[in-house]
Amino acid sequence: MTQMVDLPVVKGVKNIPVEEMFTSGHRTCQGCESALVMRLMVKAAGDRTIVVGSTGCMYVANTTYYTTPWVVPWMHTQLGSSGSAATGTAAGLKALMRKGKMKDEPINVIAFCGDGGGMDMGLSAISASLTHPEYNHLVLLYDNESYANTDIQVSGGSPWGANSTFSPPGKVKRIMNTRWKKNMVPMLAAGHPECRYLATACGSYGLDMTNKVRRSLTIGGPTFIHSIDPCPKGWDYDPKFSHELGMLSIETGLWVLYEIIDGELILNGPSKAIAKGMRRRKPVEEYLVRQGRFAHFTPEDTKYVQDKVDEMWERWWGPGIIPINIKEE
Ligand SMILES: Cc1ncc(C[n+]2csc(CCOP(=O)(O)OP(=O)(O)O)c2C)c(N)n1
Ligand code: SF4
Ligand SMILES: [Mg+2]
Repeated sequence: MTQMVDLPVVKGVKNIPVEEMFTSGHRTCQGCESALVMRLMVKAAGDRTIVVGSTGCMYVANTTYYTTPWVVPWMHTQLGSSGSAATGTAAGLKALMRKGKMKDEPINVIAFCGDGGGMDMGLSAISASLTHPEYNHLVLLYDNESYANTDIQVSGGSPWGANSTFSPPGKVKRIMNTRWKKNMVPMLAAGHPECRYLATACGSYGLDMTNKVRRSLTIGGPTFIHSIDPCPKGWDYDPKFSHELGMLSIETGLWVLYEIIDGELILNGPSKAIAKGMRRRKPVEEYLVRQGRFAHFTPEDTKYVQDKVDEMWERWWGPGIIPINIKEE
């Protein structure tokens, strides 16, 4: 039986480990929140960790020839394969330990993917990985809301109306991406009842993210975390505002912070405060006007997004979680 690495809950930012497992030597853009997510992820997991990463910015910009910021063992996997790479790595470790070919010790397995790699191309592999409770691993989806590495194409994670290289606003048609963002955690939670831990996260809330990574790696079986990551290049804003934009995504209700542990939903941070009526939900306009990708929006477009978010919070099961309403007979 594979044991788990001892990763106690971190109480307060002062107790976050000082050791860095993702250091200098990368070439992500200034203000890249996905790089911060990588840093927080391995800081939380510690040195007994193997990271497998699918193609995208967090592969390409982090493994420039002869340099790497990874202190832990790291391996690239194909764009749609984070789920299968996670299962394969966990299964491989288990087999090698059982056969006595390597020391039987707890090792964390984390596979990450982007929104393109995880919400579109690798969705089936992630689904398959969550049906194997015998293997312990975390799949972390870092969502910068586009195929960023190949120059900002629309993905299943891109927001409605956002300007991208595949959805440039034109004179005839202003809104080119007319799809609403996929809702990953509820989709995976509903369809994989044996998965014991799923959560959303944001790098602007570092302690919350640290403890989510730790819970996911210690509960047992396959787990999933979806983080929202401001991307200065794709979202078109000054890199110094990444942290603020991450917070605004949650304060406006567009992104909801929560975890689902053994089938129970727990709201976290500002999302919990808003749901309990202790905090006002900010207008989505405050978030949209800060980003060049929404610069073409008219007041009607902003209203469309606001109405959608209001509906998510007021009519769905759980704020912004399950888009199903019980029909009153
Ligand atoms: C099968 C396959 N198709 C296309 C590509 C080209 N490609 C490399 S990275 C990338 C973008 C991936 O987007 P995402 O998963 O969101 O990660 P990001 O670049 O945004 O970090 C694409 C399309 C590839 N490497 N493999
Ligand atoms: S394009 Fe976006 S996700 Fe990619 S390295 Fe730059 S800021 Fe990070
Ligand atoms: Mg992406």
